[in-house]
Amino acid sequence: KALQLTLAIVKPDAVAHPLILEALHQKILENNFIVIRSRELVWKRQESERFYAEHAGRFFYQRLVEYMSSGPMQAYILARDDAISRWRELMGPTKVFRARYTSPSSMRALYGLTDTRNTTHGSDSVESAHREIAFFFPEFNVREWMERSEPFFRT
Ligand code: YYY
Ligand code: MG
Repeated sequence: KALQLTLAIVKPDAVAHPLILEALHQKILENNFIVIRSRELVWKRQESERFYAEHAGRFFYQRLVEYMSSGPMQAYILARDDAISRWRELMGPTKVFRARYTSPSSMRALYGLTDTRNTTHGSDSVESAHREIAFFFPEFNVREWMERSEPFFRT
């Protein structure tokens, strides 16, 4: 499987609890992800709206936008082979109750509180990973990073 980058977010509730944040960091490392970039930030409501624009009009949009601008979060560029789907697998399903039934050891099952406060975000395709990486790390050049780093990740 090819080396990929994905954009991960630890959402405000999880950042607010040091032990949960630590457990998530441990998951990242245990699962052979390499942290390429990491930053802490707080979204203005407008940034939250823009990031989740694809969900505008859905019944949960307002509460999602509000929640995601309710406190500090942590964003990461993560690298490994097949990073996008491997990270989503670790997150578990969007809905916390479904996560608890189908993937009890996933991050959302363990630490999620509601379908909105569901611990983590992960890009869902190569296109969204590129778009989301640019959103959080505008100075990061994915193509250049790949060209320089990919040879060192070959096994
Ligand atoms: O990609 P993922 O985060 O697993 O789910 P999406 O369907 O893209 O929804 C994005 C985001 O919206 C989700 O992480 C929480 C919120 N949300 C919600 O609050 N209530 C729902 N019923 C569905 C999604
Ligand atoms: Mg999504």
